[in-house]
Amino acid sequence: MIESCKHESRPDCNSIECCRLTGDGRSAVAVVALRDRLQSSDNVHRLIAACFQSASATPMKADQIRYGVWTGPPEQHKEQHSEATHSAATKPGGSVTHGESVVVLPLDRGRMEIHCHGGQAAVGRILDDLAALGCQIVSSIEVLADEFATDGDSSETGRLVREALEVLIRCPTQRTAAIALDQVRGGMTRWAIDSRTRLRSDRDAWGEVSEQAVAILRHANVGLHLVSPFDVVLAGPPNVGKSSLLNAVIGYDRAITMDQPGTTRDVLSCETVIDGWPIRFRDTAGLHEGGESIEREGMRRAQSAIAEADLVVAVRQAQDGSPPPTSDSLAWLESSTVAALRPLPILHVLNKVDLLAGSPDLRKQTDVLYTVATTAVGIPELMAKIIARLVPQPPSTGEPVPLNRRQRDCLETIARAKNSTESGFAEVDTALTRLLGLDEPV
Ligand SMILES: Nc1nc2c(ncn2[C@@H]2O[C@H](COP(=O)(O)OP(=O)(O)OP(=O)(O)O)[C@@H](O)[C@H]2O)c(=O)[nH]1
Ligand SMILES: [Mg+2]
Repeated sequence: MIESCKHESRPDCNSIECCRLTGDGRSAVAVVALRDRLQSSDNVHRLIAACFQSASATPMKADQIRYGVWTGPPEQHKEQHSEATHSAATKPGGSVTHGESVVVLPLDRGRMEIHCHGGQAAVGRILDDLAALGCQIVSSIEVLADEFATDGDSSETGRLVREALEVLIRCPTQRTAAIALDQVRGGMTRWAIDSRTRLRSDRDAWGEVSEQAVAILRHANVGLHLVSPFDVVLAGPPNVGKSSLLNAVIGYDRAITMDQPGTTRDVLSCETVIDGWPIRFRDTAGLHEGGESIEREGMRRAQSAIAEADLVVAVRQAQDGSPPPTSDSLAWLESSTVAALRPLPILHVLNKVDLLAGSPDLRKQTDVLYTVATTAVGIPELMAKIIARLVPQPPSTGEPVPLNRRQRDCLETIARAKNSTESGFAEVDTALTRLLGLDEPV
């Protein structure tokens, strides 16, 4: 039986801010955070009492969760403001029969969380109701940035922490989130502040700071792929087993495979996670000379995919004898226009080794992986090799990792200073200031 604890008077919500704390996508549970700028718990409790029917009549205490039903603001408020249409139905006796089932978590300093169903409708309704009562809807980054701020924080910590929070809330895996969280907790900020402070007391330290930036930049590629997946393209001649390899790696039949060349015509994408790293695989049409117009268009698309890839898995079919694995048999890739644009990051795979009569020497080659896509032989090794190529050196806990192009550009400026024949102090100091966001008007 749900006890009513409604206050009929309209609560004063002018100082209350709220936001959706969890990411924008659909999830099992979403969290709406409330906080009173004056840190008044009374204010927030009055607001909750107006919109929430607790299942228990005992007074709320900080850190004690409370189950109940979100009924929304009293009807008179809703009529004034609202597009909110989900008012709770009330039985003749006064008890609420339905509304949004929620869990409310009172916290200290005028903060409160509402945990509700993770669909857009439930969160949208709660935020609409809160806005209708006069609460201000703010960005979750603002709320989180304050939560992570520590004593003595100043504008110096602001920009990098905010940028890290923006990445953190969009990270798709625990592994990537851990790296972003490290930056929220000050990985990059500490390095930048310490380096700047040191530089200002010892102008000759710029060379060392510049060397450190070079080391940090090793993680730039990882930092830029915490949210958007690495792009791995399977390419090679027709019928060698590219689509079969894709299916074997992701564990289900995403692509059609057939014993005839030209099965895959278009670029086919699919996202997965290997070892905590988000990866988008792209299967492509077999590359070969000539072909009808639709095949040529498929090959053109394959070439574009190759040109953008973080890693190209170059698949060929194992043959008896000793096909040179990484040189002339790759003419189809190397002669392609895209290869001229940049050195291609290639991982060589010889598939269908089960068809070999036996070429033991071939298997000794270390720069090529051998697979049987149809029986998953060599697939774990292929997955491990893909990760080793994409993330050769994962960042250690707490290490600074640049999370966006802006941060990377600042670090590249600092790193370039090491080649300077003259003093690079000014260059490094300016770039550190920019990295910290201290060049912007407050
Ligand atoms: N024996 C053997 N057959 C394989 C292996 N891998 C794939 N096949 C078969 O080879 C044929 C071609 O496989 P696909 O995966 O469609 O080849 P593809 O490279 O994607 O071909 P296109 O899309 O035409 O470029 C299919 O009949 C697969 O079952 C393997 O390791 N061993
Ligand atoms: Mg195919």
